[in-house]
Amino acid sequence: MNLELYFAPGACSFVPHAALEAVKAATGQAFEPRLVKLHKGEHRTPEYLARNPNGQVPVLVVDGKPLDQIVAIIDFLDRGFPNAGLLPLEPWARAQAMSQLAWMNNTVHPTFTHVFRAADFAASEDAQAEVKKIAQAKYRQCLERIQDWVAGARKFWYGDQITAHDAYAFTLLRWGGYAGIDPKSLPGYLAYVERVMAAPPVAAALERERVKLDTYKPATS
Ligand SMILES: N[C@@H](CCC(=O)N[C@@H](CS)C(=O)NCC(=O)O)C(=O)O
Repeated sequence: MNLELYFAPGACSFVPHAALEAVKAATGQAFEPRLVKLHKGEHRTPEYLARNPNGQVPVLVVDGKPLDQIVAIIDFLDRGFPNAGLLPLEPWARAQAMSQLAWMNNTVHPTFTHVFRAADFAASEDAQAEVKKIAQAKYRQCLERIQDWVAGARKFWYGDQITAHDAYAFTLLRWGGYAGIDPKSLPGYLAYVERVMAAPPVAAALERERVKLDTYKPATS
């Protein structure tokens, strides 16, 4: 099978990126990483929009056919490469896992978008500041909920094997820095994410993307 991943460093495409590294480690199936420079608008070219009309990363191209949406990409990879253990196999555990993955994708992620790109949601500067402030508080609540789930984890979200959830949890905590959230203020979450970052599939994706958990800058008065 020929797999290509269109990704941007530090973006949500980190989730399938780390998952593909886990697939490679478990099964030997390789993939081609394709860097998309969002700051140069490479996701808005006609060629890219033909791949994903939403103009977003990630896109997984499977034997020439594009698939977008993290939840669908992870489901596809898990069914195609069950030995990688990206999702639990038992039906109820799998449904719970999909529920959590969908929530990260359809709730936590867009909440961050309201912080990062408030101008997409309100016209005046005052209204944008308000959108950002409300979204920051909501985003923190989301991270606290993830902390409740992972703080007691033995190693990773689902045990000893890295899953898509671990890669998403890292990404969301890293984005928290841009939302003014010090990762040290979520110690259980931070300790877990430090383990996640050291796991070989995640470390390989981090190295390729050249990102770290270093986005938080304390406010200077
Ligand atoms: N629901 C989508 C979210 C994709 C998304 O929001 N991608 C962002 C990066 S994290 C993006 O490409 N943003 C560029 C833009 O919208 O201009 C998915 O699961 O793939």
